[in-house]
Amino acid sequence: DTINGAVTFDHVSFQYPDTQAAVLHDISFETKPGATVAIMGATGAGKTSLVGLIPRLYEQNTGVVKIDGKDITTLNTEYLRDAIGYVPQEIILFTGTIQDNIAWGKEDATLDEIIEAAKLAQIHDTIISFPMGYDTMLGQKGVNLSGGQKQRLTIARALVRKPGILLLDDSTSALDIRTEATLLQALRDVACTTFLITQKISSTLHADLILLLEDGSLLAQGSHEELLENCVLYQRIYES
Ligand code: TTP
Ligand code: MG
Repeated sequence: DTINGAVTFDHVSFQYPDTQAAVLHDISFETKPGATVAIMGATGAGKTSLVGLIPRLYEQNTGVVKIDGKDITTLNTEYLRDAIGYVPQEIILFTGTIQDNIAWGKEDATLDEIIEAAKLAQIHDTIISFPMGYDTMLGQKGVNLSGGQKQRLTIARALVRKPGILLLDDSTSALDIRTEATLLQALRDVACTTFLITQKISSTLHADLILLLEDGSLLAQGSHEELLENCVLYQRIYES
């Protein structure tokens, strides 16, 4: 039931059903299990669209996406949904306790599992600093969380399923550099393959693989050092 989290894109192109032009063109890359993959690129470059293909929110038009060597179109959707944690760009929290918000979508999660996920997401210490801890209410009558706290809460929600692959769509934008680095290291320690959409060079520094998208094409891929040496756009982002 568990997956190792190796992900392969093999000449993948994709166009939304209701649009004229492809938004992803001939994307190929592969990641090792447990890798940290940073995805960068300007707004509209196709970052959200790319990660959406992994849990089959959309179907590519050409090419193959594989997880652990298996074409994902041959995998059961239930299995995929369980194996992949997805934190969308838009944060959704509801009026209810912190515990319920983390367990959303996995209502049978035990408190121990919720705490473990919150620790991994680097939000446990904040939660236990509230007088009501995990029973703290969110929403109009409850506490107001900061942007970075909300992001970590939604990351904890994805982690409660113990996914082998985690997709973070700009989910660390409000975290300070050190908290983000600690989070990424913790995910590495549990061997969770992490796709991190980001605008920050600080998040790409330690990535095993950086994918730099431009207008739906993979302009460059490699480590920070490799891109710094070979990619003018990356150099420009680094220096800005
Ligand atoms: P995205 O994949 O949403 O681009 P992005 O995630 O890189 O941008 P941002 O940093 O702003 O989040 O969009 C790529 C293209 O696909 C863009 O032209 C808009 C289009 N698109 C659709 O047509 N339908 C959709 O549902 C989405 C999400 C995008
Ligand atoms: Mg996006």
